[in-house]
Amino acid sequence: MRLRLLLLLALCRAGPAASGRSLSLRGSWRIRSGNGSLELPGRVPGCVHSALLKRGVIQDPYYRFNDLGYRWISLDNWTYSKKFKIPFNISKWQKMNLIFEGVDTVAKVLLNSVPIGRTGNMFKRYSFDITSVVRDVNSLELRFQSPVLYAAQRSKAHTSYSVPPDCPPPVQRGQCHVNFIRKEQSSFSWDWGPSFPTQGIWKDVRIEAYNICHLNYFMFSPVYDNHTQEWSLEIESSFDVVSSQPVSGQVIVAIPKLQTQQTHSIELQPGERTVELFVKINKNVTVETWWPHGHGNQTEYNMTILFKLDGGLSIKKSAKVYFRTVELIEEPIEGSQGLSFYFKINGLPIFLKGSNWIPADSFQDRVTSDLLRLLLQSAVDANMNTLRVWGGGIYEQEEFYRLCDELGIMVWQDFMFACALYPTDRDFMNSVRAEVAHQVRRLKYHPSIIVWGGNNENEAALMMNWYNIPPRELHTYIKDYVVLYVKNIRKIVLAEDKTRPFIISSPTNGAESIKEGWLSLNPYDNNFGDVHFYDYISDCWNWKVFPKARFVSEYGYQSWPSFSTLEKVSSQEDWSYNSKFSLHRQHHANGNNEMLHQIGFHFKFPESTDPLQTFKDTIYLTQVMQAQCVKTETEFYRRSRSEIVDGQGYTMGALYWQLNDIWQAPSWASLGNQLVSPANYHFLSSLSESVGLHKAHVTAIISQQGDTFAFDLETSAVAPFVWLDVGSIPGRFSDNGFLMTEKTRTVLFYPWKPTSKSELEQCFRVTSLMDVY
Ligand code: BMA
Repeated sequence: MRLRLLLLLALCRAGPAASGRSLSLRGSWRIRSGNGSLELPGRVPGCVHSALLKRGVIQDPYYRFNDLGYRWISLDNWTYSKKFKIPFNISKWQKMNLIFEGVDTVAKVLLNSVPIGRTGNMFKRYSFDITSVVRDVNSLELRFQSPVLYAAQRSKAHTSYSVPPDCPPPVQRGQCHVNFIRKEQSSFSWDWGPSFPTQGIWKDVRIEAYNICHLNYFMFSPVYDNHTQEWSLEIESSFDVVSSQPVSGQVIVAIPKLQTQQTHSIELQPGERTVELFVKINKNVTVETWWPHGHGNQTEYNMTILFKLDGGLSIKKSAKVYFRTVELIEEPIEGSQGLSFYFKINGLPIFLKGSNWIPADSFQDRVTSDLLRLLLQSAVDANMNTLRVWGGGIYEQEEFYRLCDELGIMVWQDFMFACALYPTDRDFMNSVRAEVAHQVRRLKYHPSIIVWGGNNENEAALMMNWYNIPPRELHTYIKDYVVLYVKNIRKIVLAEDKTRPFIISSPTNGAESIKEGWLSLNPYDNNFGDVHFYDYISDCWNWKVFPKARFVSEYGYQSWPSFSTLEKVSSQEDWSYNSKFSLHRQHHANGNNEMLHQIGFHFKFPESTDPLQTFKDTIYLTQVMQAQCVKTETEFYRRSRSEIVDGQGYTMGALYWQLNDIWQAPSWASLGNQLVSPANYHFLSSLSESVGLHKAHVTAIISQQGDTFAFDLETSAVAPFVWLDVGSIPGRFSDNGFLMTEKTRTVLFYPWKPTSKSELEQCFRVTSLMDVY
């Protein structure tokens, strides 16, 4: 399963007819602070923060106010260095490259004290020719510049006009000018996340040595011809031919399960060469398509591709191929103004139900395959079929998309531009162009990705004038917007990938935005494209406040994480709703009050005389409120699929904000331990007005069933919003936050790490509504 196609990394392995050698430079490096006062070992892939934490120089960066206390780390200019021997005879190789799959972010690269290049974009792949510099014993150095200082410097150098926003709102306690650096935009802070602008080598690094020719990358797209009703594969392989003579030979592509095998002759001229092949799939065999979760299987086919070249040189690759088509349908709807906005997969219209994905940690080296699997499996178990990889984060790691392919999760993939205007000077654009080409090539073979999106909310930022740009200056910014997203990103994407749609922004009016010159006067128009909708003021039980839009790609409400989650990053003095800590962790202006305001519509506030209990009960109510609000809103969008009322409706997507959290703080996230109950109910009044509810005594008998634990619950009275909690034991319940009307009910707990019945019994807490009064 691990043998992935990602052949950007592909290397001709040593063998009988070896064309290359590879040396990994992962593992232990030295890290030095700017003035040399700190020097320590650090892992690659990794970052300075993780290294400092591992050595005990700093404590948990997520603890209390440490995000402020550790600000010095991102303001320093760190150096990564490594000494290494080349374990093969370098004189035997015509060409040697130093490859970085990802550097975070701004660094000078020196090999044996010779500058060999610079990096400046976390999302690019870097390859440096080191043939003339490399020795048997080497010292490699990456001299980083603080990303915060670099961004400030670039912004200052942009003298012709300002590119807002300069800084995030003060409540985010973040850093400024993140739009001037090609780095995870939320790493300078967000309205749900801390400011930890990392430095480091965050992806693989290695040396590649080769003779004759080298396969730089290999990628493919399955294409369906509607007329002939046949599948074919477009395969593109890129070579660096270092031989002074042309290299010729054969390529054999085989997909045994589809009884498809084809041989092509090729001749590679010296230099960088690309070979394009068109392979027809045997039409006498039925191709099983890839389907989103809930609509069918995710059938995969094994493909091998063998290059047999002059001089006995042979390069063999294997890959998994999935077949599916995707169309974005924007067409007139009878009885309605505007256009539809929905996706057809394999010709079938599908309602996209799911959520938005943000980076899973401020420190990417902590995001393991296991963590990704748990989060993505949770999304599938909650009956989601779509995640939007939001444009303020990162293009996710390979494993993320591999899991989405396997689980049937559709991915709406943004390019990494969010809630800001961006410069378009030459350096910036060159960097963006390389980033976009690289990411499209890297990711396009994944069937899970069904749409590319140019940015998050930047059409809205401009047209709703978030940054108070004087009208006479607007044209400058509109021009920049079109240059960046239309004339560059869109152009590159369409040239590299014809198998899925591209939309410029989210929200956008789609075809209507294009018609209006790529930006619509009101990108939030319910009759076109997608909308983002947030309303913290109106009563969320009143479905009339929600937009009957074509597609809602963001909506949501905040809640606080469970006390057991907060407890780990706080101390006793922090445990109240208005503590300094509670205000510090809240990055959304007035967010804590908005939650109380929303609770007030339907619930009484906690009545305990114990301040800690009141804090816990308030947290519980924020979660109950969030679950109810998101439920009501989601149900409204699902219902709106099949109706047009007053010309509005045919909603075909609901992606709430947001699936996961980056740290322990109030946010819009819904996962870390509950699933929304699949059973439905309707309250006849607000819970604050209900009479006759008794305090429910809920008990549980826990038993182990293989890897799963059954919680046999029994209640003494009807219990609304039964909330199960097992403290810091990671895992999830099959059901949580439910209305218990029957005397007994069994809920399953799926642990994410091995645990025991007695451990669970010790940590188990249950809360239901009347407990807080
Ligand atoms: C939208 C998102 C994010 C933000 C969220 C909640 O604006 O695109 O930028 O975190 O709302 O405010």
